[in-house]
Amino acid sequence: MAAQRQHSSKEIFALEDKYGCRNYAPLPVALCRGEGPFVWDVEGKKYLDFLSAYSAVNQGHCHPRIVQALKKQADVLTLVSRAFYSDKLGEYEKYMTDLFGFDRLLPMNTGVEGGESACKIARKWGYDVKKIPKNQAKIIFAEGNFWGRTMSAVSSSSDPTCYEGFGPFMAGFSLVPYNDIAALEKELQDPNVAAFMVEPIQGEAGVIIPDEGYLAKVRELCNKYNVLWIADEVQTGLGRTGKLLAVDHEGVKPDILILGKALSGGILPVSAVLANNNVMDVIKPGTHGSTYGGNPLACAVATEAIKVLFDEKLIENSARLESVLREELEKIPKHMLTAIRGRGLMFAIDVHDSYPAYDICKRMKEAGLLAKPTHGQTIRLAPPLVISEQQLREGARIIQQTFQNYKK
Ligand code: IF1
Repeated sequence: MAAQRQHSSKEIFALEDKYGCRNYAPLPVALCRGEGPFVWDVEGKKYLDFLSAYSAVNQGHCHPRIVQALKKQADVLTLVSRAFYSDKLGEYEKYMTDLFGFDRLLPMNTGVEGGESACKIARKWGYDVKKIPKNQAKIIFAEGNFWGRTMSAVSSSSDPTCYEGFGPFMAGFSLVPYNDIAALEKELQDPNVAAFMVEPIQGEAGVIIPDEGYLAKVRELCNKYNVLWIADEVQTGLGRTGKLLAVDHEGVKPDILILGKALSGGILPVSAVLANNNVMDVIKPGTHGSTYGGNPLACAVATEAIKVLFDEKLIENSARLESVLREELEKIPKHMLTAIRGRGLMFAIDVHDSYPAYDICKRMKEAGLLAKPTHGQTIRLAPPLVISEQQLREGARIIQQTFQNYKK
C-alpha cells in the first residue's frame, strides 16, 4: 500500500478549521516533528520553540530517555485502573513524596484535574478538620488566575473570555487581588475559608511576579488563620523559573502542591497533588478517583521525566540562562516594549500598543521562532530548559530582528 501523502500546511489548517471545534486560533504553522528545543513544520522548515507547549516540554521535544521509558513500559503494561494495584504506582509515589517532602501523592492526568482535586481535598479538610459548617466552605483565588477550563476553573476566573456564557458558577469561590497581602488577610478572617489557591508566578496573566516576600507572607497568614495554602505549580514547577519549584525562591512550602505539564516532559497528561497526612487523609476510598490517574505508563514516564531534570541539570540551566535572556531582550528597541518580566526561562514582554503582538509573533514564526501572544499585547517566551546558551542567543536575535525590521 502506498504511503499516504503528507498534507501541506494549508491543507492541515483547513482540516482543523472544518472538522474541529474552533476553540483555538493557532498561529499558521503545522508541525510534524520535534527534537530538543526545535520543531519542524510539514514543509521541512525548522523552528526554535519558545512556547514549549505552555511549559510542558521543559525537557525538550521527544527526549530520548523519556521516550524510551514510554516504549519500555508500553510493551509491558499501560493501564489497570485503580481497582487493582500495579507494580509502578507505589514506587513512583515514594519517589515523588521523598523528592518534594510530602507524605502522600494523588495521581491525576491534566493540570486542571489537579486543581479540581486540590479544591475537593480542601473542602473536605474544611469540614472534617477545621469544622466548617456543612456546605459553607470557601476557597479564595487570586484575580488573574488561570488553572484550566473546567466549570470550577472558570468559576474562579476573573477573565470574561474564560467564564462569560458558562454560568451558573460554582458556589463558595471568591477572588482577591494578586500580590495584595492586606486584601488576603481580610478574606482569611472569615472562619469558613478552607483554602487559598494561587500560582507563585501567574502564567496566563502574563508572567506576573509577586513582590518579594509575598509567598512567605501567604504562608504566614494561612498558618495564622488555619487555612490551607494550595500552590498551583502546574506551569511554574519543575525548573521553569530556575528552581525546582517557584515557591523555593522564598523557601516556603504550601499545604497542597499541584504539578502537571512538565511532569511528563510533554509525553502524556500527568498531574499530581501532593500533601501531608493531616490533609490527604480526608480522602477515603470511593470519594475521589480517575480511570487513568496513576497508570503504569504515566508513572514510568513521569519518573524518567523528573530524573532527566536532575541528571541534565536543567534547573541550573534555567537559572543560569535567565540573565542571558534578559540581557538579549533588553536589546529590543526601547520604544517598542513597555515591560520585560521573567524568572528562570519563564519570560514575558509587553509590546507597545502600536505594534500588534499577534503580527510580531507571525513574523517571528516566519523568521524561525515560535511564540504566542497572550492577553493582547503580551508575548510569553518560555523555551525548553534543554536549550543551550548559543541557541537561546540565536532565538533572541530572531526576536530582536523581528522587532527591528517591523514596519507597520
Ligand atoms: C489552554 C496559559 C500556559 C496553568 C496553570 C493549571 C493549568 C494551566 C498555572 C491547567 C494550563 C494552559 C492551558 C492552555 C493555555 C495554558 C497557558 F496560556 F493559559 F497561560 F501554560 F501558558 N494551572 N495552562 O497554566 O492545565 O488542564 O491544561 O493540563 O489553552 O487552556 P491543563
